[in-house]
Amino acid sequence: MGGREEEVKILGFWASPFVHRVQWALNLKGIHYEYAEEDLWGGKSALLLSSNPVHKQVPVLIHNAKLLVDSLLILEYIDQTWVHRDQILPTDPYERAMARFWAKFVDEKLMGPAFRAMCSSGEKKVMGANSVTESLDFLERVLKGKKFFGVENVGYLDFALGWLAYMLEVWEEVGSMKIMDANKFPCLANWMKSFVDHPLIKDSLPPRDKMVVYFEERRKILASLFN
Ligand SMILES: N[C@@H](CCC(=O)N[C@@H](CS)C(=O)NCC(=O)O)C(=O)O
Repeated sequence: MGGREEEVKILGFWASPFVHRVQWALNLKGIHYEYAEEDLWGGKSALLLSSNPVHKQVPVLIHNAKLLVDSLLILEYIDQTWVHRDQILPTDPYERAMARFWAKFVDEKLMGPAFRAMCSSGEKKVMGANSVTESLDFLERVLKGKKFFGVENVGYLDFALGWLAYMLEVWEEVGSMKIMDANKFPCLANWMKSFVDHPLIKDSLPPRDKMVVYFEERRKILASLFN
């Protein structure tokens, strides 16, 4: 637990995979935190606008008046601030650099394209879904032989990729597309099961039905942007 005098607060949004990363990291470290839900599409709070004036996005971590944004950077901050708890990033410099590389890859080559494929249609959807499949192929090879990317337990890369385990199937349903294939990606399929069953994760996931409704709505709003 964080000391009583410590302020640890997240500005979040229930369906944000970026916010979930930060929650998992604090949970892994056993840090007690306050959570404030933002109304991202109805009206952001003055606190969010002033604490993340550049992007106006969640998550924001507030730690004793220090403001941090960008989920992957926040994970690093958490790891280095509460060093005496379970490690999030690998200690070995090479492993650490590689974990950062693949986490960036997840955001750029997997999450973004999968979200856009959900929102688009026709040729764009097919091309988008194909590029996501190619990215999964890389991660399948990175994961081979490990239970988690943090190897024995969940860590940085598991948190970065975590959304895949419970959100991709929602995006597949909403976008009428099929991307994940357990026969093609057996290591990732096992990892997805182990991840959602992990004691740290399983009670933290947003309700599936609520996600379907939410992402249907987002898809309708964003379709014209991605088509
Ligand atoms: N790179 C950022 C992305 C954060 C992000 O995209 N947050 C979304 C929620 S999923 C958001 O706040 N969107 C509101 C907006 O863009 O206005 C991170 O890793 O934290």
